[in-house]
Amino acid sequence: MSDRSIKPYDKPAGGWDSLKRSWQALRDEGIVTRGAKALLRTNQNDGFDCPGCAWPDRNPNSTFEFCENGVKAVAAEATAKRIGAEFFAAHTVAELAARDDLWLEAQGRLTEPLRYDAASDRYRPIAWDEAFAAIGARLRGLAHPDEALFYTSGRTSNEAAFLYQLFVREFGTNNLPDCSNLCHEASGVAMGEQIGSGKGAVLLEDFEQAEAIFIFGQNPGTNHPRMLGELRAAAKRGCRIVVFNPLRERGLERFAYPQSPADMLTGSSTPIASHYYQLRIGGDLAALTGLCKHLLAAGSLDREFIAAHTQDFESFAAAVEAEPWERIVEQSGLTRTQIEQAAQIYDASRATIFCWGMGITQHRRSVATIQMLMNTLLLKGNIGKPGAGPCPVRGHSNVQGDRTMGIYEKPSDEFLDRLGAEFGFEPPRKHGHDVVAAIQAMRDGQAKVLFAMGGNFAAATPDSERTAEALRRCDLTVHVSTKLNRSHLVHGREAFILPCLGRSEIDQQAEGRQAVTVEDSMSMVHLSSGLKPPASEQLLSEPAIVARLARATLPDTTTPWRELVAHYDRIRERIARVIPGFEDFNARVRVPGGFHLHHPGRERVFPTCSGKAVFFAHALADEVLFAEPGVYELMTVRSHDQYNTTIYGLDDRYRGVHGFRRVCFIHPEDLRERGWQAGMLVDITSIWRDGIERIVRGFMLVEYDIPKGCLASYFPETNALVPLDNVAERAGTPASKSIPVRLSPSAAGTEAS
Ligand SMILES: Nc1nc2c(c(=O)[nH]1)N[C@H]1C(S)=C(S)[C@@H](COP(=O)(O)OP(=O)(O)OC[C@H]3O[C@@H](n4cnc5c(=O)[nH]c(N)nc54)[C@H](O)[C@@H]3O)O[C@H]1N2
Ligand SMILES: Nc1nc2c(c(=O)[nH]1)N[C@H]1C(S)=C(S)[C@@H](COP(=O)(O)OP(=O)(O)OC[C@H]3O[C@@H](n4cnc5c(=O)[nH]c(N)nc54)[C@H](O)[C@@H]3O)O[C@H]1N2
Ligand SMILES: [Mo]
Repeated sequence: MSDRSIKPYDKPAGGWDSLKRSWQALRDEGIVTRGAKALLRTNQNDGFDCPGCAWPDRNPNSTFEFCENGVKAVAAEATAKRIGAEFFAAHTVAELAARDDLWLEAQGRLTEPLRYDAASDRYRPIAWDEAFAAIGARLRGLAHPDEALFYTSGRTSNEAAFLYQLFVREFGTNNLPDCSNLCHEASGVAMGEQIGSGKGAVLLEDFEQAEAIFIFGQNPGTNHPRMLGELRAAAKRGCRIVVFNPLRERGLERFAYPQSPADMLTGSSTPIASHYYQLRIGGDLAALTGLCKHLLAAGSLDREFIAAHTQDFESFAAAVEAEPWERIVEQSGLTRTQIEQAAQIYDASRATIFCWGMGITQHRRSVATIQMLMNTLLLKGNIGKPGAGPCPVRGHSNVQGDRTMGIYEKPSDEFLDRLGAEFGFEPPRKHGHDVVAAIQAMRDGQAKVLFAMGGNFAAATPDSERTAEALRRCDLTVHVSTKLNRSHLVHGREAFILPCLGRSEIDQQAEGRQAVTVEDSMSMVHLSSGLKPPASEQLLSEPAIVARLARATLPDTTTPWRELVAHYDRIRERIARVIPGFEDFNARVRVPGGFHLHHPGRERVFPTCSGKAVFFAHALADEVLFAEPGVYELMTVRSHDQYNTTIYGLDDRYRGVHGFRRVCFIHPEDLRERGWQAGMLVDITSIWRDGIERIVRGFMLVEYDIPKGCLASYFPETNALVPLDNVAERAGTPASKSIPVRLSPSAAGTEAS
């Protein structure tokens, strides 16, 4: 293990350190030559889509675009390490459960299907047919299909997702919780009501034309590194880049572009943010209210746009005007001068993009905050013109596509009608459970089976202890996975691990080599075909797993599962008939670069009830929840060396943390007030209405440039602190960026041990 230290990082993001860390990732996985070859084909026309983030590719024909965290994601999948029968014979599940997430991830790729054997507390190999028969029998034996839950993580391809939701609905339930419920759900809810579409309305070309780009609650230097290339180009041509973030994130401050020989050889770099506002955690709603208040007072609005394309402006304006500046200042943590300065920059720009990430969506009032972001855009007509619009930056590389394919617990009747007509069955109409409701259903014994298509349900979800209890109550848990993770170890009475192909691998089916498709954060749909031989001969593709499970579960199905999987063009033909926008799918997706799914907002068409974009008023709360002395607001974020629950390493380079993850960033004055020192270990206890004690122990305090009263730690270590019902109003997303907590000195001592 590397040495533990805190060393503030004084270099720009990117640069040589980024290249160094990439090579280290390839070396650690034992794939220096093979990995490098695979990487050169990510996001290329005839290669595979990077399994990292959902940021779009600039030009699929251009030379390879380097991204440190893309390299780590590919290297993790392309690793030379394998775990099979011998590994599982050598370790009981109890032993494995005592290991940390870094160790679990580092063991390598899963190679054969496994079934949990309770007598020996071990996973043992099982033949695929036997596994499907056992799972199918268990599903058929349920009293009602709603007793089963079918989770999806956002790496799953369109083809797999489409077949999966079809299987689940033929089986008879809409219980399709997904990682989106933990992620951008609030964006979909908020924007759907306002502009009739939950997706972003900008394209990369808009980044070339924007006069201002506002970035709220997003850390692209770590989570969407290729976005820094766009921001750098924008900054260089004088576009204002305005950041709202409690933390000073290095990637938003300075960037040395690894693709630029000048940057790399001369050590130069580009400042990214022109203005950086370190607001309080959860202060965005107030800050945006202030922005709107200033614009309204200045009378600086796009009145033509408002009159022609929007409704409810008057009531919105009245509500904003009624908010006193004192409350705006108090709740945002910014001064009135700062807010007015930001408003003036916004006002002066003729085309503005708003980007946002988890710092906006994972709060109790995230839907209101996103609607306020949209209100602000609408006031100046910043949608449906070049260089302007909303840009929710999605997470997983195909999380947006999975939703488009019908992975949704609240499907519309229109979608179900089309699906049922195409496949000749009557889909269930009752809406299903999202992630939090799924956990509650398992806890209460209403759901008995959890089937997960990818992801790491046990580690990604809130309230770890209660979630673990819920999972252990299940009769059956099944995980389709590439790597060992926590969810395999926190399992139901019966449990299976079904190992699948990764995106970088060749997918050979009865009628030849197959490609899948994905949709990025800007609604570009394109092909992805793996290039490497599979990690093991026994791996099945995700579509093949769904088809075989469907045949084992549904005795009366008339869907030609075998034929659909023999050639994925047949799945795409069905998608083309069921999902609007996919007409002529097979031909269009083969055009280099793929195609763009039309976004009506780009033409100022808003498919809401009234056909207009809607202003929504959202009053600020009278008081902040649990505002008592000694209570802080904690946000749980990603380090630079992780992909969600996959931990690649123990460093968070840009934040200066090396060799460990149990840290808690705190303002120096908050330390002094308590008479504490940096380096001291604390226990963190969250506060909630239910009287349950939620505590995590032994976190090292690190002095940081963060507003007073605010703290930051990494997830998933702190998920135990997020109460299950501390969720976003109307979206149900766990409020994992606003957790009221107290700190106490840890019995573990005062120094990192
Ligand atoms: N390498 C890598 N890439 C990834 C991922 C990964 O784990 N690793 N995860 C993928 C996924 S699924 C997702 S969803 C995205 C996540 O990408 P991000 O949205 O960047 O996610 P977080 O790391 O959670 O960072 C949230 C940011 O919001 C800020 N923030 C927190 N609270 C507030 C607030 O109240 N207001 C404001 N204005 N800011 C706030 C934090 O300081 C932090 O900078 O990245 C995707 N890409
Ligand atoms: N406290 C807190 N909690 C959070 C968040 C937060 O910011 N704070 N962020 C939330 C967000 S934004 C998200 S999206 C969720 C993420 O939740 P998930 O999507 O459930 O979790 P991941 O960590 O992305 O899943 C990793 C696992 O996916 C499997 N995998 C990798 N590639 C493939 C593949 O190609 N196919 C299949 N079948 N499996 C594969 C591997 O076994 C790996 O262990 O976490 C959420 N949880
Ligand atoms: Mo996400």
